This record gives sequence, structure tokens and C-alpha cells, in this order.
Amino acid sequence: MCLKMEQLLIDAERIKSLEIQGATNIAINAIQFLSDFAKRLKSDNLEKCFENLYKAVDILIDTRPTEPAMKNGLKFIMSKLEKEKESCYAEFISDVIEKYKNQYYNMLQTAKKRIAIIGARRIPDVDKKIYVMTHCHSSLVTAILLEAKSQNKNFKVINTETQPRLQGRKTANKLVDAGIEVTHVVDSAMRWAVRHFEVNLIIIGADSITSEGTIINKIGSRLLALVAHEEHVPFYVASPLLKYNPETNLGILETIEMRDPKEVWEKPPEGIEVLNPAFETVSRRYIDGLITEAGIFASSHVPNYFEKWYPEMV
Ligand code: RUB
Repeated sequence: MCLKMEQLLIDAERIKSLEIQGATNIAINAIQFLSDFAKRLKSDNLEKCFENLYKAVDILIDTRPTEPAMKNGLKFIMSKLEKEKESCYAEFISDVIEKYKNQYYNMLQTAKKRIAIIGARRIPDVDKKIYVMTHCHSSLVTAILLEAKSQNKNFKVINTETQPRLQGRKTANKLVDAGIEVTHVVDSAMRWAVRHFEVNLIIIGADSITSEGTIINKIGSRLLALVAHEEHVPFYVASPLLKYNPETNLGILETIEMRDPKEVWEKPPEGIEVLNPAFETVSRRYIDGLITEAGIFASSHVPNYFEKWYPEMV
């Protein structure tokens, strides 16, 4: 295997192993890895260059199968590049990729800023302490909470540890560093915590959104949504529209990533099957609102908003 590809495989492994985690971080890093890879292709001719780029895109997409923000980004860059192919010389391909990588990166960052501001407004500004609960680690949810903190809102966060990889600790660390009070519980205490603290609001992130408005997020998300339903706690999902998977509109089902069972149990006794689903679906009927860059609305409206906000990506 050529050296250029070897580095890409190392980069891809950083996503697969969860060293880089969370849909937005995955998308940002994957487009950067593609751009870095393109820079290493400078000696290839145009056809060879495109062949290698498509190979790299497939490798990156395969790292985490439930990540439309990454897939949409890589496809956006490649479709823009295809349009410029006729007038493009091989040595300038990396410049074109860099340009569209930056464009997609800016879309993600702009969306995040807007979501932080819109989402923070859902945390009431009252004297009595508000309890907000979240699950796993979502940079969008963290951005909302940091924004609310910067507005001096009086709230505390309850967060789950998120087995088997404990991404909840990342959330807890980030929030506590910003001076936000945090209580950390095991996943199976989620119902207990909602009742015990009389949680006012639950906000989780998303990895994928389907055309029916189903969201897919870390395993345990549906459980939390059901608890919210039972306890009458408003349940919100914070996500840029860029996590919409347009293929679901064509009838294709979103894939749920199954991860290595060793993450759950390194050496189980013989005869025990260990399963490790990374994500699960949350049906739109349990979601009070999707917090997006275009505002807060029912998750089933996503295809329309996506088309309106990102016509080039349809
Ligand atoms: C992370 C996870 C996050 C979403 C949203 O799962 O489920 O809630 O990816 O993240 P994993 P963000 O750790 O398996 O990647 O809001 O940062 O896009």
C-alpha cells in the first residue's frame, strides 16, 4: 500500500477507535483528513487522483456507518470537485478540496453557534435552580449549556456516564471546567435521576435524522426519551440539519453501527454472546422539539428545512 494511503488509514482509525468522537467532531476531522490526503496526491494524474480520493472517501465513511454529517460533508466536497473537474489540473485539486472543506466547516460552525443561542433560550432564567439532563457527549448540547452559563442562568446538569466508552465523563469534565454544577450517574439510574432531581428539561444530541423525523443517537437515548415521556419532562434534540440522511427519503434505512463486543466485555466465558450497538432510534413522537440552526420545530420538518437551507446538498 502506498504511503499516502497508509496515513489516511491511520487517520481513519482515530475516528473508528472513538479517539475522535461525536458526529460534529467526526465530520470536521473527516473532511480535514480528506483535504490532507489530497495534498499528498500532488504527483498523481487527474484520473488517478479522483480514483484515490473516492477510495479515501469510502474508507472514511466506513469508519462510522451512522454519521450523515460526515458523509454529507465528504459528498459535498466531491460533488463540487466533480463540477470543476473539466477545468482542473491535478496539482490544483488539493486547493479546490481545501476551499470546499472550509465551506463545509463554516456551515457546521455557523449552525453550532446558532443552535447554542436558540437552545440556551429554552433554559429558563429564574431564581429557582433548573435541572437539565443529558446523555453521552454532544458538542452541540455542551455549546447550549455553555451559552446558558454565560448568561448566568441558574441550572445544574445531570449526566449519564454512557457505557461502554464513558463519553459522559467528557461532558462532565467540559461542563465543570466552565463552572457548571454537574451530577454524574450510571446509565441505569436515568429514570431515578429524572424523578429524584425533578429534572425540568432533557437535551441530547443526534448522529442522524431520517426523513420521518426519527433521530438516531447513542444507545440509551430512547430509554431517556421514554423516561421523559413517562415523567412529562420536555425532551429536546440539538442537531444541525446537516445530520439529515437524504437517502432515508428514498426508502433506505439508516444503519445502526454495531461496535466491537470487546468494548463491553474483553474476554467473556465461552457461550456468551455480547452485543454492542452504538446507537438507537428515538421516534419523533417522543421528541418535543429539534433545536436546529433554522429554529426549533418538529423533527419531521427536517427534510423541508434541509432543502431550503442547503439546496446544493440535496
Ligand atoms: C456520540 C453521540 C452524540 C452525537 C452528537 O456518540 O451520540 O450525542 O454524536 O454529537 P459517539 P455532536 O461517542 O459514539 O461518537 O452534538 O457533537 O455532533
